[in-house]
Amino acid sequence: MCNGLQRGFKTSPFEIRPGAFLWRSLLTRQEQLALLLEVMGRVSRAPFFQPLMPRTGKPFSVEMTNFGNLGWVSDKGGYRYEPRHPDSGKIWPDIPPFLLRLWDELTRYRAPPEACLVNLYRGRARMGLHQDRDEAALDAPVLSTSLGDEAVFRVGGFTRKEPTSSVALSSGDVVLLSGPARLCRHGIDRIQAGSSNLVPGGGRINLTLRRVNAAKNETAGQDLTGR
Ligand code: MD3
Ligand code: FE
Repeated sequence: MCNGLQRGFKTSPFEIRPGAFLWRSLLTRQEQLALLLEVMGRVSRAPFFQPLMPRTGKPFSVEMTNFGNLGWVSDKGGYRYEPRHPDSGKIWPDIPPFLLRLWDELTRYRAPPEACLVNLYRGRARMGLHQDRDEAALDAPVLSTSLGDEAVFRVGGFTRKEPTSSVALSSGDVVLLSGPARLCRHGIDRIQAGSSNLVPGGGRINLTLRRVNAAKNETAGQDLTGR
């Protein structure tokens, strides 16, 4: 009767900035381990690949893979969503059902996520400040779950001029980016290696759920005028 999601509503989230909510330790250690098993099984079918920067072709320090109908990829040709793994050409594995439930419970968005980007941070991997705007569905929130080593997450404003603040993200933490926070600049400064023993071989795995294509508006879809 009492699952992790219901507990999440009992612990109220911390609002990092308007629209950006952090639930610390939303997932129990048991849920983190169960989710990690779901992730690793899928990673064996869709191994981590090394994305490359558009134009320069410089490799990212973060390794990536995806689950869901669409996956985020980056190479010399640019950033985009693709239905297939760039190395194997196979379609991506499905999104773990636990994460689909988390999306429903926390976002209350009218459509399911289409993409689950899986980022693997090992050693000195980091992600510079950027905005996520490769999605047509900018009204939809983004939901991010952290597993493994602690990270220093930095959030700024809509423009480069606004100040940034940083917050630690630990294993089992969940962040919801909605409304005014959806287009905030953000990144990962560094990982505290060895701060968690969850991920075999060490490191941090971040799972980000996104809606890519605009969802049909269910009430507008009830259009009886043409009948
Ligand atoms: C704030 N990933 O994959 S997740 C990314 O921890 C990305 O791997 C980081 O930024 C990571 O694009 C941060 C938290 C996150 C995700 C999406 C956001 C924060 C966001 C979108 C808008 C604002
Ligand atoms: Fe991002």
